[in-house]
Amino acid sequence: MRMEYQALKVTMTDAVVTIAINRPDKLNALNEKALEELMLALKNAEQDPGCRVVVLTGVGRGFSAGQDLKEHQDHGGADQIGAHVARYYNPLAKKLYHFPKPTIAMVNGVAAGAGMSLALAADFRIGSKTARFSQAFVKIGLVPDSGSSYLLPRLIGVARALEMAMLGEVLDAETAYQWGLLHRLVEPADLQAVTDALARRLAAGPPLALAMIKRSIHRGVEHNFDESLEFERGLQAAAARTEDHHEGVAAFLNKRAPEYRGR
Ligand code: LHQ
Repeated sequence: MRMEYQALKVTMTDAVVTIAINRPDKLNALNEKALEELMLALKNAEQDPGCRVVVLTGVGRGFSAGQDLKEHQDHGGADQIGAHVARYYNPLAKKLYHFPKPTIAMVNGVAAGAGMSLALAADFRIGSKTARFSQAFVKIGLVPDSGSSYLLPRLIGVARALEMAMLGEVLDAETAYQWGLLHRLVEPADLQAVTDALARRLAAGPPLALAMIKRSIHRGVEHNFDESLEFERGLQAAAARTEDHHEGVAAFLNKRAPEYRGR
């Protein structure tokens, strides 16, 4: 069934569904219509057995400038923000992060605020040299939402995440690539082809294994600090019972090279 969308352009080529936010005049800022349709398009892609990969992008020169601040103000948004996040952004962020098929953010231009959060929730970020990232929240006296506080420090480290979140400066594509925000950095003319090649490769992969790989990697970073300490302690106790540990300490104290036997 072909869906008609107002704020999106959704296309399917082979097993790849591309969801493009289609409000180019506003750099694909997210109004309620776009948020509702994004959720619907993701649900449709999830349920479609023919869909194996989802590409998220933006029409025109932007990826997404985050919440549509005009609509936010017109709707008297400040008082509603908690409810708005609960109703639209959090379910959308969860849907994308837990999406049981590979997802690629094709970052064609600026990704700001919650628009950046959506890019972070995808499995891959392929950026053109025109990609830019901004944790714009602080510029309007807000805080990172839609998953940025969780995803950003995991992707680029606490120091850089704090810098981005506290300054709200726009990060260029080259720096984003160096920091590991982008998996690939390509010329604008190559963005579609490079994304297509990755999407096709993922689409040819084992779907159930890919879904499980995603869950397993997520689980790895989702253990909290205290649980990780306890896990480390168990491993450390086992390591300390090995011959190799005793050999290592003896070698150090006798100022000689250790000979490890894997026992
Ligand atoms: C926009 C927007 C925009 C409307 C550009 N809204 N029109 C969640 C829940 C509820 C409420 C609050 O927030 C959240 C989470 C969030 O996402 S908060 C963060 C919201 N986003 C921002 O604060 C980013 C605001 N935009 C910018 O800082 C700049 O536009 C960036 C740096 C993204 C791009 O700059 P430029 O390339 O110089 O483009 P521009 O500023 O000239 O924008 C082009 C047009 O797009 C312009 O419209 P106009 O009619 O004047 O040509 C902008 O007004 C419009 N636009 N972002 N978020």
